[in-house]
Amino acid sequence: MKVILAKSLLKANSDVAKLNKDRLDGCKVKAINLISSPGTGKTTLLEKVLELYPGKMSVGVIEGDIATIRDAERIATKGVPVVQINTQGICHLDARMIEKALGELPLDQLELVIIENVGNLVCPAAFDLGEHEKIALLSVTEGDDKAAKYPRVFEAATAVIITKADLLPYIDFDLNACLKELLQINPRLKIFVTSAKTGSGLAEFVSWLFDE
Ligand SMILES: Nc1nc2c(ncn2[C@@H]2O[C@H](COP(=O)(O)OP(=O)(O)OP(=O)(O)O)[C@@H](O)[C@H]2O)c(=O)[nH]1
Ligand SMILES: [Mg+2]
Repeated sequence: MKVILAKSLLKANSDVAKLNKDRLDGCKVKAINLISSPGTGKTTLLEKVLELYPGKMSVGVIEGDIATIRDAERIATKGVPVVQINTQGICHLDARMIEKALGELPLDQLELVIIENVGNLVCPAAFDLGEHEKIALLSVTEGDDKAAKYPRVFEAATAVIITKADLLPYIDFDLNACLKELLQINPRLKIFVTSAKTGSGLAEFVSWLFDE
């Protein structure tokens, strides 16, 4: 009974996700879904990208959090349209939430919608939102074994952004081992090693994101 219920929930979600995707395609808007643990640096990366490369593309942002409008407030200072979703305890965004948020964005004026999912490395990977690509983030402070321990999001992603590379000298994080493991899990992954603090790796990520 439980299994059947879970299946029908996911089916209902993917039906709405398909509608979201059709709507985005109809407006020629690409959507990406940023997924990581809490505090990996999703909002900071977005802030930096919007700050360093303003106007490269018309971007709209959807922020997903369990509570508060803090991330949306941070993004709003960069002058882009942003919608905050509060899931009230749910550990991931779902397609219905995105359907509603898309209605609040000026889609006809946008080229790219960036969705920041709720901080969680597990649940968001199971819920398609209608996005074109999932991008996973992994910070060096989380440990180099996380890709193998939480593989699903890395299997589903097109790219991985390793964040907080400026902290590498201070912690035991085997970057080469991590990169090798990521590619074993998903050989097609594009991987960027970045630091929002020093700016390293951001230009490469931005040109991949905006020019691909
Ligand atoms: N040293 C260092 N700290 C960083 C970097 N990127 C982010 N941080 C710090 O990491 C903390 C969390 O960053 P956020 O951007 O809020 O993380 P998040 O993934 O958006 O967090 P949630 O939305 O809560 O899941 C903040 O204190 C940032 O200043 C980085 O490249 N280097
Ligand atoms: Mg955030």
